[in-house]
Amino acid sequence: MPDGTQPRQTNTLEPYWMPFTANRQFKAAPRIMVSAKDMHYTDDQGRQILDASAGMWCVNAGHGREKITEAIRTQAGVMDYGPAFQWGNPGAFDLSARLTNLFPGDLDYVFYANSGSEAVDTALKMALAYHQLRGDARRTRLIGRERGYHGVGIGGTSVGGISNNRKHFGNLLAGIDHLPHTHNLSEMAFSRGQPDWGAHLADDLERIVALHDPSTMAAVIVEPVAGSTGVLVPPKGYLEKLRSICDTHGILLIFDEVITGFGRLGNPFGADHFGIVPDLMTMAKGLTNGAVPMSAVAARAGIYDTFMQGPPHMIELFHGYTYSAHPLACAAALATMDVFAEDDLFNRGKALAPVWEDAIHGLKGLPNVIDIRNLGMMGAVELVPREGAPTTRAYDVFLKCYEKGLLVRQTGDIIAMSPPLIATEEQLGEIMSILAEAISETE
Ligand code: PXG
Repeated sequence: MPDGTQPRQTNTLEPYWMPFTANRQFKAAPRIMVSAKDMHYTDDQGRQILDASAGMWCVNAGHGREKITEAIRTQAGVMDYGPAFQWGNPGAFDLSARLTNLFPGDLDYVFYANSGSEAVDTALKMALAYHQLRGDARRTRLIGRERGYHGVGIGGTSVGGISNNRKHFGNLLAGIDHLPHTHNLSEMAFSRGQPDWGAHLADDLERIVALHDPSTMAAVIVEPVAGSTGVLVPPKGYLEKLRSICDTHGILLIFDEVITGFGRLGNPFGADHFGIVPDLMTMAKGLTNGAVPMSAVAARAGIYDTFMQGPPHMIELFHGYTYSAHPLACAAALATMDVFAEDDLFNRGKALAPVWEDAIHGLKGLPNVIDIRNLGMMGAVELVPREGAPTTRAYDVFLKCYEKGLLVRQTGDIIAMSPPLIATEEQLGEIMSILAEAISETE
């Protein structure tokens, strides 16, 4: 055991305990980014890396947008921090008006947090409190989905459906159940856009409701397109069925749009793309173009109104963060909304989506490729796992891509991508030709 008297570190990489990273492997061969502009990172060796994953799905308008940088700089000089409880700052109100104009349906209210994980836990708590305030306090059960990712809070981990993220953390929240995931290689491999097969998987919600009784059901949370576990595109009609089953049984439907929000599907939100209004909708990442941590939960008017009861001096929701609606984040988000509008980026995403689809499906036939899938500007290539060494093949492809100057995400034996919406058609082609080389060179 270290006794604290002797420094253990042998190099300066050691003290940083890196998140979701193989620390020892990374520190033996680090990949360090030092700057970024438009579609490229520059690493500490001075190499240009083409960004095929918008950082981690967040830099939707490309890197180093001057308008956003300037807004953050200016706000830091005007007011660095503003207390969030019982006080407000102008940017928070401006941003809320701006965002609620962008939200579909009657998602007329917005609550702020700082990460997708916090937004998810906020939405789950809102759902529980909503039912209680309506006098229906038995509705406490929360339903997630296998292969869902909803961040790393205890709530998000509990409704999440990734075994590695759950198995070390005990029993998690009680009263959770999971829908089956929607991925099925034999039925849907190489689908372009939404698969035709699989709407019936939503019927499992009826089974869960029947098992636990509708009177105990609070909310269902799903990503409209599951991002982290490798771009699992919902089958045609699946989300519509979930909405309708939730309506039948008085269950709130939460869309976790942390990845699908802000143009990735060619609309402001996945909800717009699928024409479904959820009761609560979480967002983060693209909200500030990744420049300042910020997340939010959109709530339908009826949910907000349910909280607005009791004496007016009473706090209606005992929940919030020191940095809710942080002035720097609000400034960054407002400038990000300007950039999205000025560049017409959501429509650009929509126009690029067919080019992206053709480009990624052009990888069919390469060695070990067993599925290619896409929706909007999201896409994934699944590889057959190596016998006895799952995930290593895709990791090798990920490393080869980096050596060749391309940033992609790897999850399991899947390469997932979603470039910034400013990408040119040539850059989409470049992404695919580097990835094709990397796949072809990997045994
Ligand atoms: N919900 C969803 C749908 C997400 O994708 C979170 C919640 C949590 O957000 P925070 O801000 O707490 O990380 C996420 C995050 C990847 C990758 O490469 C995906 C995420 C984060 C990091 C990497 O797939 N998603």
